[in-house]
Amino acid sequence: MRSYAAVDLGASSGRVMVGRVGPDTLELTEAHRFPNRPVRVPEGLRWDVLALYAGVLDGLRAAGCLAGGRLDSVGIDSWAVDYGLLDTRGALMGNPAHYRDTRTEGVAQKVWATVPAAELYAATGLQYAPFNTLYQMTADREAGRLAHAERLLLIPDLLTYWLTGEQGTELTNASTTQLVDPRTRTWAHGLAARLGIDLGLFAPLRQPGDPAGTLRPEVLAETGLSGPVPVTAVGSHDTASAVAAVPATGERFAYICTGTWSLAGLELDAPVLTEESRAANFTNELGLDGTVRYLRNIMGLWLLQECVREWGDPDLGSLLQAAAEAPALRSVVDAQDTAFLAPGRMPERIAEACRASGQPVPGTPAEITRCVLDSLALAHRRAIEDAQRLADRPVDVVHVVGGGTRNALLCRLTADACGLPVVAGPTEAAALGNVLVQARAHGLAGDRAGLRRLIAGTQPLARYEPRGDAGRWREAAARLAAR
Ligand code: ADP
Ligand code: LRH
Repeated sequence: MRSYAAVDLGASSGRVMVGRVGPDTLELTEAHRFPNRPVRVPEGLRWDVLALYAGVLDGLRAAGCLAGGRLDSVGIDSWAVDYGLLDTRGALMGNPAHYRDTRTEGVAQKVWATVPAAELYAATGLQYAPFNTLYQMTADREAGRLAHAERLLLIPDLLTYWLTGEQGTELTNASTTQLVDPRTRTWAHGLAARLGIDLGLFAPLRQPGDPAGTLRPEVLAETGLSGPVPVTAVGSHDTASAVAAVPATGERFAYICTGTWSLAGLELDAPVLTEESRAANFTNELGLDGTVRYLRNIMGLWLLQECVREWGDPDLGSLLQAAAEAPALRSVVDAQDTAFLAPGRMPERIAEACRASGQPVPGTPAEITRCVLDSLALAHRRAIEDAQRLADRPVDVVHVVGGGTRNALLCRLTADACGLPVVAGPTEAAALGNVLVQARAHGLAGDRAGLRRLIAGTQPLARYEPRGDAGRWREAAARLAAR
């Protein structure tokens, strides 16, 4: 048995997990969990990346204690698109901006004046989101913030650099920059040149499974680990790691990674770059072993997180119980709408959206929670229907992974809405995918299907069969479409 530490940074919390792996064994234990609290300063919304790095160091210390002082490797994944800038001495130039920061407002339209949106999609396969790295870099360049930058590191690559002193750009996360061609799986040089983006800011590409250095002596001293401890590149985009850990036993499956976001779609061998796919705002991100994550971003449990924050953090279990008893499908909102991207006033914004579409206005926390969960289930249904049609790939089962698997009501509603069985779990899919890519790089035999069988055979999963109320979901979908 070998021990691997998976650092998994989500938008709401970070965790360091220890995976103990043998040919037929996979055990995951939480070593440390810490909140990820963005901070609003006068210049905008920023990640507290030093607090996150401190959490990683605390986590590695705790992981070492769990693993008897010795780790066979460490891997890091996090949310996508965001970056830190380094100066000529390799020092971080300020706190990385949060993808929910408003500095990219109106930037896409300027980019499209040079490269029209249709051409951008044909070249990169990436959905439109205001926070794609390309738009963030354009905003930063126009504001003069790139002028003295020597290097740009995506968040997991930045933390890897601090741990090892080595710089690289891991491919699955690079594919969320909108600067990668999903057919060649390398930088889109021509596109970047036209848009005045200096690809020299990025460190060389790394593939999942590549070595990414060893922990620096100072890190070993601070964490009490005995060296050398290699750091291994994993699918450093958390969604890439989570999809790698979907416990599918066949080919005909869809997945929904549910956490702060819901990422709903299919695993494909090649990108879908049609105009229809662009109009449906599906993205083609790159996954393990030459795969493509063909999916749509849905606002996800962010909607609920923000409400709960506004309500002063009531007990989630009681709130979900009350929501389960609230009237079903009374009012629904469009959970794909980027109008819900920014923080703040979420219960009011949801109520306003219901009012504007002529539906009953939910008032109590239970009613609003029910509205959020019904709306998410409806958006899951739409994404999975659209993905099957656009990629011409029918599915028989929906795998739900991530923190949302702890929300049984959401899983049940998703099965009902999709009219398909839902297999829920694992909850810590990203950490498991992270661990397995490390294990494979260090000798564990197995193709993607083999890794998935190992997860299916070792992790607790729950199954939700769809209940036959398809007509009500169709009616609610039509209600939203008619807005
Ligand atoms: P991220 O990785 O984006 O930070 P997670 O995968 O950790 O997100 O999922 C966080 C979400 O999981 C929370 O917003 C919450 O809605 C849900 N969740 C966490 N714990 C529970 C629980 N005990 N019951 C129901 N839902 C939960
Ligand atoms: C989920 C996620 C998602 C991205 C978003 C920025 O954590 O990585 O895949 O679109 O964050």
